[in-house]
Amino acid sequence: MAQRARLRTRFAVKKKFMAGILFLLTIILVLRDSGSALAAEPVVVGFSQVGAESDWRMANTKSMRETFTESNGYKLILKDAQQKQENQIAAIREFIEQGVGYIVLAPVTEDGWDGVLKEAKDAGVPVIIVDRMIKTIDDSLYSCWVGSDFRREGGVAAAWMEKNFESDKDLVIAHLQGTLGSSAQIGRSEGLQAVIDKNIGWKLAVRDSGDFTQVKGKEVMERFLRQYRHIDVLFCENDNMAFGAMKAMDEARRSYGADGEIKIISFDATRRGLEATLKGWISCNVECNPLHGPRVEQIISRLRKGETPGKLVYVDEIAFDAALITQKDVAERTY
Ligand code: GYE
Repeated sequence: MAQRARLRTRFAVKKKFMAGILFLLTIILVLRDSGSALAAEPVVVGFSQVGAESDWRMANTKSMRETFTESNGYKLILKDAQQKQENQIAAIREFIEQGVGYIVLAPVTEDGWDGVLKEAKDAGVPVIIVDRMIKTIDDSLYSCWVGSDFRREGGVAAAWMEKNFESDKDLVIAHLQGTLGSSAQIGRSEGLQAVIDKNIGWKLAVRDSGDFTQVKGKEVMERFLRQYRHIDVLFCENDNMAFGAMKAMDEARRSYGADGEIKIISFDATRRGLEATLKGWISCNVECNPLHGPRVEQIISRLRKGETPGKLVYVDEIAFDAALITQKDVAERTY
């Protein structure tokens, strides 16, 4: 009898022990699962992209896509605005409604963002501006901005002109502008205007926007060429418009480049742009770096840690002169 009772109590102790272990295991499993569920929750980023108007823009979109991947812990919702501000405003409203963690905005123009950015602020969604800038008196409407110093770019092109053309010599200038009201257009155009104002012989013959696209660049240049039998300089605010303009010049049998009639100044210095510079078709090409994905990611990860990244971050850039560019410069270009 006594032995049986002993056996029973031993069995009961063992059962309790096993149940305890099972309980512990369950808790460990539940904790582990909820932990991994938390770790796997991606950070949702809504990106309102300007469009797909140029090689620069495509490289910029690629850089964002390659950075904000699921394996990096992100879910990227990318909306192409087809160069229209109203589409960007609609995209931002959608992002707010979807409850994204962060909004990244590449604004098509500088003006007109206060209303919708106030909506994002009220909803508690941080906004990071990339590439072009916005004009606002309320800096609290965005967390940070990262992009190029477009005034500096304009100044670099202007300095190249001052080095290569005499101040009092007559110079007929045609100006192909980017999207009017965009920071890239404003800064680059300011650079040219400053040297036109300073050098007495330099005349701005024609000025129009080609909206940063190859097709419009060609159209506008065709018009310029019909209007002017002689042009010394084409100040062209991006490579794609320069490609379009070169096509127009080829068709009109007007020469350009080192020994040609028209000297071309361009911006972006994309791979294709640098190839044209190496060939001597573009005389001066001012770099503009589109690889903003990792820069924006760094801002977001710092914001997530509760840190305060720099409000305005400018990217370092150089310029290429047709007389100095090397094959290596072209080969090294990734966009
Ligand atoms: O120069 C042009 C693009 O905002 C810097 O936009 C960007 C400009 C770039 O379409 O090619």
